[in-house]
Amino acid sequence: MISLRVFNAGPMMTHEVVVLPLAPGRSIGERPTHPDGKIDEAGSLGEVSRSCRAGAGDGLPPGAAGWTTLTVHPGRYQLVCNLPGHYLAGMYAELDVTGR
Ligand SMILES: [Cu+2]
Repeated sequence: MISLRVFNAGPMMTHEVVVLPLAPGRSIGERPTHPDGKIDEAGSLGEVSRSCRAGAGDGLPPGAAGWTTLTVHPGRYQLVCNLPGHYLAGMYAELDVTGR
């Protein structure tokens, strides 16, 4: 299991972190953006989007923190912010999990 603790250190915007699997041969940032400015969250393992709480909510406003604990298997994942337009703006990062 891993725990993610996320703090929004930005000055103005609400954000979130969603953990999505990343299939072999795929790259972060490749998921298509829908007209609503969001991507499909199919396969989501969980998210941090609830201010001062665990799990899903309405996002983390500036200065807020949230957290989640997930069971992950070795593999590649992408951490994304899926508020409208944020993924398209480049709010994603890769998380590689290795095991023993
Ligand atoms: Cu964001």
